Amino acid sequence: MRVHWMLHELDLPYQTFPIKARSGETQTDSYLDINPKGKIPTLVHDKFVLSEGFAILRYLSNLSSSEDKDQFQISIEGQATYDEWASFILMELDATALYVIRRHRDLEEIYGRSSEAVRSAEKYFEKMLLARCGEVDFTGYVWGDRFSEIDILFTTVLDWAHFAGIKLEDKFVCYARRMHSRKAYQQAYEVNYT
Ligand SMILES: N[C@@H](CCC(=O)N[C@@H](CS)C(=O)NCC(=O)O)C(=O)O
Repeated sequence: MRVHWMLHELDLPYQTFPIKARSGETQTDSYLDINPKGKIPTLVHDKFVLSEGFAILRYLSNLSSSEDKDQFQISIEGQATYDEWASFILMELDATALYVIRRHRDLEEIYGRSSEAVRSAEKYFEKMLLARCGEVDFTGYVWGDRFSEIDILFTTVLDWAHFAGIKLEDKFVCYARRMHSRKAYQQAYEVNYT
């Protein structure tokens, strides 16, 4: 979803090969040749092959014009804040919390069931969200005054949290709704989920 969304934001033409997770399609010789980790997504651009969703978003963003950034976003402090948001969303909210819930509740047949780990991950998600986002009103974009891949990371994490049954404050629901109203989000949703 993240990569489709970015490609549509940038209006880049692309071809998609709908390989599904845990279907065996990520474990074929031809797929493992381009991504030995056997995970999706993978981007192939001419001869350049890149995996890891966030790295792909950054690559696509770097291919596009830097004029799309505001003064804060191009400053050293702005770049550092970008890294801070990305690390926070990917590590604290995604990997440490939501992915633990997914693994030890929804994918228990593969990773084993652990209600204790799931409960603690849910609490951790709420604690981290409050700690970093409690003072932010989320009436604009997450990083600077322009839309960026940080909005893609944050919206998809909020969507995932909602799907996992975590109750979100109204300001997050309103922010996510605003992001969902973007044409590129809707186009990506259509490609990814239908
Ligand atoms: N670190 C990777 C993780 C990607 C990932 O976990 N992908 C899952 C699907 S959401 C996957 O490919 N699972 C493959 C499988 O289990 O067959 C990234 O951020 O792109």
